[in-house]
Amino acid sequence: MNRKLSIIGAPMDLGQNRRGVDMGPSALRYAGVIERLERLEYDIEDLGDVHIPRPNRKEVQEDHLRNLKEVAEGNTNLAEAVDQVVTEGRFPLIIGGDHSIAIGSLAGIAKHYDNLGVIWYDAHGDLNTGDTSPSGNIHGMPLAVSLGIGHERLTGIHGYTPKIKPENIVIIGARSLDEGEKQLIKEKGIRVYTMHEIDRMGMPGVIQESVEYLKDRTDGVHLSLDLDGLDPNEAPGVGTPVMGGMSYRESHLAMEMFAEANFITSAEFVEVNPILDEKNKTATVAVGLMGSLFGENLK
Ligand code: B3U
Ligand code: MN
Ligand code: MN
Repeated sequence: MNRKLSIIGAPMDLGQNRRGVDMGPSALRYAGVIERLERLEYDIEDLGDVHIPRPNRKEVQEDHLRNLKEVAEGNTNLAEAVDQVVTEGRFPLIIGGDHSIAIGSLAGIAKHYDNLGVIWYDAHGDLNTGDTSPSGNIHGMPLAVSLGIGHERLTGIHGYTPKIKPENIVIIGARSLDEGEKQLIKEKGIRVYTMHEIDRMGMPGVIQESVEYLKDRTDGVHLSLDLDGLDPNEAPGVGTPVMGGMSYRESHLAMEMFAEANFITSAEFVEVNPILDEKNKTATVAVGLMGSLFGENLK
């Protein structure tokens, strides 16, 4: 694991319509992310938050894409910050913010790799476009955008597209996929472990297979962890909770197995909404998971 870490906050709440997720970076800092990782003897710098513009009005705009202009602008800023960190040879740890920030994260990271792998730990597929989305919320679209599918104001961020290839993606924990997303998964042959597979194979089997699958074909792996991948009983502070999620223990095991595999090269933790949370529980869970990802329990 890269011992030099740069934390970048992305206080974005315009990719969806519930207020408060822009306070995610503060909640995660308050829950002790810096101290937790410093204890593991990483060289850590906190770069603060990138600028996210304020919207004029929060309503579905052009092409069924809520706050398109502001989301694109914020992600352009994020892409530049992340690119700089990777250029300096440091590990970017991005803290959100809603999941639309994965557009900027991946834009900044992927140009440094020929075959960037992506682990999408989430209740959702985030593979919608303005045409297939039931909501018009861009946080349900970042994976499609990164594949080059969607509005060019988003796919073209940081001057190139696509950012990633479908065969380099693994989705883990899906249990709420829209029709258009299911079609895209089939069409592109994207590897998905739904809750059904997790229940059948067990988390160790799913993670082991995912690691083996990605290790051969990628030269770097980005972990994009949406806290709503976890069960809402254990991570209640999220905007779109879905019952029957991955447990706290399964999630720690997953992070520990990623740490053991020693192949994650960038990460983001998103969708922590302190306003919907119970005493910062979800941020605290997220920081614990970061501890495991960065090797707290490695012997
Ligand atoms: N698939 C739905 C719901 C959703 C996606 N991501 C989140 N919720 N967090 C949509 O609106 O695209
Ligand atoms: Mn998501
Ligand atoms: Mn989600």
